[in-house]
Amino acid sequence: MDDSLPPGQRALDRFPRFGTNQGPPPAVPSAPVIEFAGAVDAPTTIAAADFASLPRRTLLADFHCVAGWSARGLRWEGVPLREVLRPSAAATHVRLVGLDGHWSVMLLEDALADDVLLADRLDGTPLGAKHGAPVRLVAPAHYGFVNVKHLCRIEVLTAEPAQSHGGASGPADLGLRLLGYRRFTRARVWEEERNAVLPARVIRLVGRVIGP
Ligand SMILES: Nc1nc2c(c(=O)[nH]1)N[C@H]1C(S)=C(S)[C@@H](COP(=O)(O)O)O[C@H]1N2
Ligand SMILES: [Mo]
Repeated sequence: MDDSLPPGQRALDRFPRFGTNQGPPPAVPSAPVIEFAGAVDAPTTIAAADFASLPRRTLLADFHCVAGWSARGLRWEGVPLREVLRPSAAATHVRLVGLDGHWSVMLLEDALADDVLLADRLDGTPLGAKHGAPVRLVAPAHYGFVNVKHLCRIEVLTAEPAQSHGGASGPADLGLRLLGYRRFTRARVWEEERNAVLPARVIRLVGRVIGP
């Protein structure tokens, strides 16, 4: 793996819990599933318990939060999204939704990249509540907010939605709005696409204040 960090990131020596959900992690249903809805060949659900029998891969990757911190060398295991997503021909974007209400939108082609994982294990153990149990999205080329934890639903869209991100709570959602996280951005870390509206240095400054 390349040793360098994307522009404007600083390495932490730990992997903190972070995000728009500042409360406790959401309760996980006893038999959790991920729903695939919208512009798909056929709406379906996959039980988290069935992940073990699907095509899997291991991914060694750094994790980059838009607030400016990076956690290095994480070892994720799970099912590549492109192994299970069946978008219809008209599909353009996907909306990823977490059990706590946090959500984010990706370009379909970004979501189908081979390093985008539905991860159920981290560093050799089942994913815990702190980092997104039972399953989270891992997209290392995109900022943390795209990497939705406690993933419960993937909606395939046929147009870019008017609103592209949502926080897990009212205040967090308002904070995102105020920072311009209404408008779509691919949020690619190497291109430093921190925000669709504000310059990257403004987001880095905010990140210094609210960061872990
Ligand atoms: N469900 C959910 N997913 C989420 C968040 C959240 O609050 N809830 N926060 C996002 C943000 S802003 C970041 S930086 C990462 C943090 O992941 P971590 O808590 O595993 O470090 O999760 C992202 N995914
Ligand atoms: Mo973040």
